Amino acid sequence: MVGEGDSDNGGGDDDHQVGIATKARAKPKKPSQFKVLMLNDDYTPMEFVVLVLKRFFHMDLEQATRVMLHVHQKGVGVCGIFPYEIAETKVNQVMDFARQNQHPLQCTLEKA
Ligand code: TYC
Repeated sequence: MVGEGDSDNGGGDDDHQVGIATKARAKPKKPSQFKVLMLNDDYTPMEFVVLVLKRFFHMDLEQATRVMLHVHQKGVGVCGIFPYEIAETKVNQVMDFARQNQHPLQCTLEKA
């Protein structure tokens, strides 16, 4: 039985609106951002960290060297800030690459 309220999304013959709510949020939220952090350790070669920063964070040699030395001296540094899924992918890529090369380099996420 098809009555007027059964049409898929109303708005046909009268002002009744029946169907899936499509109203936008009053305040759409920006996707939250996450910092990708690199941690210092005593064993990973400096050159390897520089390579990681160039390969996965698209830094040039100068930037990569600056960030690596910051991490070496301070213990932690920011490689970049991304939406969650991209940040998580970067962390996994860095950790996999470090593991493949038998370095203990650690990388993690933190809400920006
Ligand atoms: N501390 C390491 C060394 O002296 C270099 C290093 C820098 C390691 C940054 C990790 O995230 C890191 N070989």
